[in-house]
Amino acid sequence: MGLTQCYKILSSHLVEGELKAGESIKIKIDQTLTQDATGTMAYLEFEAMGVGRVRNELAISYVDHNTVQVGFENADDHEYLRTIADRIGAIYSRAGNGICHQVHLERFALPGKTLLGSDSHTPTAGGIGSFAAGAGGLDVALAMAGIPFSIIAPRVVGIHLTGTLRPFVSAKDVILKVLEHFGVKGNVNTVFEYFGEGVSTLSVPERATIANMGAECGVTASLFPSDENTLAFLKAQNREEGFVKLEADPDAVYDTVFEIDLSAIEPLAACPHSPGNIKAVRELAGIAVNQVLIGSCTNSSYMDLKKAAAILKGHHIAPSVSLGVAPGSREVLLMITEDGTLDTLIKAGARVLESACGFCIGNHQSPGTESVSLRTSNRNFYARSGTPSANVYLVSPETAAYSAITGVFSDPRDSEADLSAIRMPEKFIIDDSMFINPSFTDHVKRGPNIGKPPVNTPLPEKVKGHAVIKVGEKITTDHIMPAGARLKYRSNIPRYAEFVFESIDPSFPERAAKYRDDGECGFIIAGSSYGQGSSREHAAICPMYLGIRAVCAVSIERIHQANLCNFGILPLLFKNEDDYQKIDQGDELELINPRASILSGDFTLHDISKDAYIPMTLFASDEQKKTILRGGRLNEVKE
Ligand code: MIC
Ligand code: SF4
Repeated sequence: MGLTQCYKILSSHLVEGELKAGESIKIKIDQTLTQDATGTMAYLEFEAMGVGRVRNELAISYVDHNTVQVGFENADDHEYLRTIADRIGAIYSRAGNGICHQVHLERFALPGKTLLGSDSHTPTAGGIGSFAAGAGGLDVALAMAGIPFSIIAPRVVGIHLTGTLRPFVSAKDVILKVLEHFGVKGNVNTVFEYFGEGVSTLSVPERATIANMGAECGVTASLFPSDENTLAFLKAQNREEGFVKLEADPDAVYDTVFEIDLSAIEPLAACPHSPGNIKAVRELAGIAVNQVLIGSCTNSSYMDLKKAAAILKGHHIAPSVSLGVAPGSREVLLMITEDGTLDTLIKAGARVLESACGFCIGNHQSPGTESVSLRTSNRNFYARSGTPSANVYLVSPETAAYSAITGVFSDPRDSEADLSAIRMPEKFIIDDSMFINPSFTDHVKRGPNIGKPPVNTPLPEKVKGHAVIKVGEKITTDHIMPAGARLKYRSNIPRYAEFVFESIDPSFPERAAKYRDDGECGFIIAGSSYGQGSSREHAAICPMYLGIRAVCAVSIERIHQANLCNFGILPLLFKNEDDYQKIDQGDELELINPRASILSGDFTLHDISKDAYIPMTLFASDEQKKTILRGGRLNEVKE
């Protein structure tokens, strides 16, 4: 039986375990990336491990999330990141160099390599044929220490592409089609592997757009073959020496195959408040639009901006619309500056934003009350934009640009622009001067906002307390730990913990802390797909700091589950989903013999208030079970 591309890469990196879907395996990680919002904690954890120097092939520390710098915190974080990278041997990508995934694709990602990043959109590099996964900061710190990464060998879903995209239909519409089919939950421990003759019609940046938003389906990684388009992209980046051809064997067997005829796709949009809420743009046509934002790691490549500019050329944006454009990298910015694209954008009325995450993470550009915002980014979770009442739609650069002109949701196929001459350049402008190579000097700077990562206590004999909160389904990490204006507290856990569940229950931190200070263990009760979205381990660390010891959910997403285990919080799943209904917020709860239940994974939750005994399963691998007993991985490292 032939191998999938995914299993080819996994087998060449296998360190431990059997390569069979569903089995726990350990793989060697070649490359790591961090970004500033998760990076400070990751490097503090790396320091706490006492490893000294980076031991993997390539470690890059990007600064792209917190670049707004209101107050001293962001700038202090950057200084810490610069100096710690210098000491331990990581390359530092300064603020202004661009968004980690875009820059990594341009300058470092390679087919056949494994990449682990402390950001859920790390799978973007799957567009170049790299097995790239997102993880919590602690897992990335461990990978930097040369420790193999544990994952469940995934099931591989084949996505068979045929046909060619029609004009004004783009890679974004392809991934929105995938999201329409697979949804945002139920795809854990899965890899999407794209194959078929349609693949050769897509450039690497287009493939990267598709791989990027596989994260919204919750898959571990997305993979594209490495072919002549990959070689052309690497040549254009002066990196062709890293090229290897890579694809699945012709007789590779996929778990299931989803067919997509690229010629049949039309412009799509993800409607509020989920990337999986897909409608055709023509069904939304006519809705008044107030804001249009083009950028983010999904759609900020040179070609994306060229296409948007071609549609905007000779027009001015509608009076009711504010248009912002954030080039994904300094390379993209240099390219559009040189060839006049920037000029076209400015003349059309665009506000040129920094090459950074910016609006995507709600760091700025919050839309007006109850307004409509069209964005080319990947997440439209409730309140992520900074304006809970706003309606955020995710669209392609083509739909965004055309709607900016008309002032209403518009199908870009009605545009009269000619995009046919837009081609991938044979050479990009390459300027690596915003990367700083390490000099291994010990001059680490720590501002007052930079604290130590808190360490949990071993799992106690008695886990008794209250259901501090009960939440519904699809609770994202943005619900748990808001970003935007709160992002600057990422390196200060006690302060950041004051905002846990801010958008849904601002009194949670106070309640949880009170129970904690009374010596209780806190419980979170949740529906399905708890913790979807970002890799931010703060969504585990801050609740842990507030005394949470168990999350009892219908289901939990992969990266968040790993983060919970890493910090000694029990991820428990209801054996009978209906039992979720039995528990109310405020109920008094106790786990019967928690330490003794770890081995079998069979737990009983006693709802003392209802006098009900609820069977639960511990969602953890054998290794994670040991971690939970010790109260988290930082305790292991110290042992
Ligand atoms: C996001 O898109 O939500 C983020 C911000 O990039 C996160 C990481 C973070 O919370 O710092 C992610 O996707 O992992
Ligand atoms: Fe940055 Fe947004 Fe991409 Fe996250 S999704 S890495 S915030 S651009």
